[in-house]
Amino acid sequence: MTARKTTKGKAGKSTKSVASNVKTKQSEARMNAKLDPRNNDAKTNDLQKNTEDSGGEFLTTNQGVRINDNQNSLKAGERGATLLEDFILREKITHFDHERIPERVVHARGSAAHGYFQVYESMAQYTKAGFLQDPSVKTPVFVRFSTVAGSRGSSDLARDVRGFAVKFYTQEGNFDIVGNNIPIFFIQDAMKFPDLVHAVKPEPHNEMPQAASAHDTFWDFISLMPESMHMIMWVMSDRAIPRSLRMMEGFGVHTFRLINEKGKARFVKFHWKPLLGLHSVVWDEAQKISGKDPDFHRRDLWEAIENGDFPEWEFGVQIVEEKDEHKFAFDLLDPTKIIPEEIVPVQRIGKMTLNRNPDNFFAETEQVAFHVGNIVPGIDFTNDPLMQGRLFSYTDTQLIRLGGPNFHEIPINRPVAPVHNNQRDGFMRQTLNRGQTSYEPNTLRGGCPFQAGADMGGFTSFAERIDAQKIRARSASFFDHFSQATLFFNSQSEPEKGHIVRALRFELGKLETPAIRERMLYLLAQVDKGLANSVADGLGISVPAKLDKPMNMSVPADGDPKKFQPKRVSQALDISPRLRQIDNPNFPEKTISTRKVAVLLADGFDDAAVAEMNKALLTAGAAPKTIAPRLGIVTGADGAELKVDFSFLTGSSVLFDAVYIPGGDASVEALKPNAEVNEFVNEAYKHCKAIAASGSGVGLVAKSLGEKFSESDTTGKLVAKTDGVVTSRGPVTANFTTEFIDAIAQHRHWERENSQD
Ligand code: HDE
Repeated sequence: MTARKTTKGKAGKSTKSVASNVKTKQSEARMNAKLDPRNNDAKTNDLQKNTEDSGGEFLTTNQGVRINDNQNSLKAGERGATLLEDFILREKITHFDHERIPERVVHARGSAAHGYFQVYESMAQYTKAGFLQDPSVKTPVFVRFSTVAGSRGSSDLARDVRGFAVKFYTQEGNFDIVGNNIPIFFIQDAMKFPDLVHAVKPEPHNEMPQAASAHDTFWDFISLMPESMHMIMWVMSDRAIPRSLRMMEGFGVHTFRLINEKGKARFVKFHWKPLLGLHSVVWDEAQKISGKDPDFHRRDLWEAIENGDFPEWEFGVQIVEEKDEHKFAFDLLDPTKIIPEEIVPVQRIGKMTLNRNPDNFFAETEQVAFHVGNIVPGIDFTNDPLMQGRLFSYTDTQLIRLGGPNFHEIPINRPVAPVHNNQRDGFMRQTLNRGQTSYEPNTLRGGCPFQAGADMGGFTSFAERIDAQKIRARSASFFDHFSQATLFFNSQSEPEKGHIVRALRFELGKLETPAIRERMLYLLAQVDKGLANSVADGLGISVPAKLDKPMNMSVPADGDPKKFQPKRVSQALDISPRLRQIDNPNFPEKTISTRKVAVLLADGFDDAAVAEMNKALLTAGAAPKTIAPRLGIVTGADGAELKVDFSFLTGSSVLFDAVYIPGGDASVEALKPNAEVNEFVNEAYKHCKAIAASGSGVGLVAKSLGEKFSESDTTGKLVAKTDGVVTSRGPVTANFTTEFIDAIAQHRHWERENSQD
């Protein structure tokens, strides 16, 4: 239902007078976005059928009866008691009592957006999937990002894998890539998933800790499952604390198949490459953001889309011919392995743009139901034993979470492709299927709905040859648990290696059971001895020479543990630079687009300097924000007035990418005694962010940073000791702003960390 400006009431009275005409600028922008032809796609139109813009209507019950008093319940006399007869009160409270549905068992905390996907050129050679044929076709998508372990209300900045689930509403039905921001997984077989999740979730006796893996049960499990070591390297790396959901990669993880019109199949791995590059925060920052703004990622995604800074990812595929299946040092069906991009390059075949925020969090982000089993003709599964288990799990979980078998009818889940079948009834059925028949074959309805031949788009499964014994087992080709963990560690830049060491010191340092720490050190030594020794150093223990139990304890009751122990297989590569975030050759562009820069000032600031700097930052696509001792308006030395975006109470360095302190003697003098300014600058420095100061602002930075800052007395100009602190005593010149912009574009100045150990 769309908004009606006026409605005639029964008594003929215009309801205009009761309409709340207050429309925020934001909601107007969002209404306009809906009318924007770029968004006017099949799914947006489809959702309109169920969308209501409140305003201008009478308040009614769910039965449509107008409500006269929404303030008081019906009572026997002014002082009660309340009457059971009050159907209005009962309806309202009953609905409220039932407002919650079970949160997702995993990936409960999520944020989502609408958008579209376009292929660059026809992929007909590889797949008959309709949405991958025509570059002029925009396929609507809905994408939900999530953390895994925490509850719905937990912090966005937990150290965790991020879910990256994409629903394509194609003309041939819905296709979901239910992936993560890490290309592999902890375990190789679906059988272990509930164990893994129970281990990482808050411990069952005391429900602690929330959204954190740093506790005994998680590491106890991991220490007995060496197959998780590759994933552990990724989860302990910066990948697990992204700067923004818009700045992380996505992966389909499992090997899938593409099938072309001739029925020829090839293996494929799916990738998403963010156009803003790969960036993370540091762990200390992540923990502080969790307190200052636990919605940091959700807000960042929302604001970027509201501001028209639409996040974009290129869609990539790694294609392997069926005949090459056994050519690799690892098994393509093993979800704990990547295919290094140096061996099979990622072809970028299209682009996804997110351009519209959901209208209603519950109706869309919460009720969306992804399923790895939602595929379309031209795409098929493989026998990856983790994926095979997922094919069962997702429908099952939606049945309990969304309350019945009709969740595909919920607006956000329903395909734009027509749905006709003989499925009927069930809780909350929306469709009124007319007619006598609900079975097939039938004559009473002329055989309708009828099956589609493959030439009419009917789905046919890839006829994979299977001739096998029924057996509970794992292929020996899955037993190399360390080589790719080593490859990942070796491929990291020095700062990123340091972050992995510190993450492990943090996580293992939180354990209460010393024996688990020791087992973990032993496993880490299998990945890299230097890594294990550095972690051990921080824990104040040494790496044990041997274990009292076999390394792999994931062994069936009658299995011989010796036969289950990890084996190294020599790999084709020692280093894959595409696995690191810093200087990753896949992301050569350095941009400061959408980066937030804090401008610290007070009354009396240098008007010209701030105007120049803001202009340069805005031109480069960044978002300068003013932070002052109090909200309201600040006035420059020459009378310029600026709106204050944050006070030092509401803005904090961890919420920004960089900081600038302009001159203006009165402004600098007002900020100098402020302990929060000092903390702001020092924290930005500690987190390796770009800092700029001009005019008398330089003195303020020098005072805050103390000996971290040095002064060159030969020229009389203050210069910073380390990279990324940009200062100028004189006016704000183009050189100065360019230097600052370059410093922000580097993202972080990691060499500062060396002096912080
Ligand atoms: Fe999931 N997973 N998963 N998973 N998963 C769920 O489905 C499951 C796995 C992933 O934003 C659940 O609707 C099993 C790998 C994402 O709504 C559940 C196994 C990968 C999301 C479930 C896995 C994922 C889920 C919980 C091992 C990366 C969130 C609620 C066999 C490739 C989607 C729900 C969203 C959600 C089961 C392993 C990604 C319980 C049994 C590997 C992104 O069905």
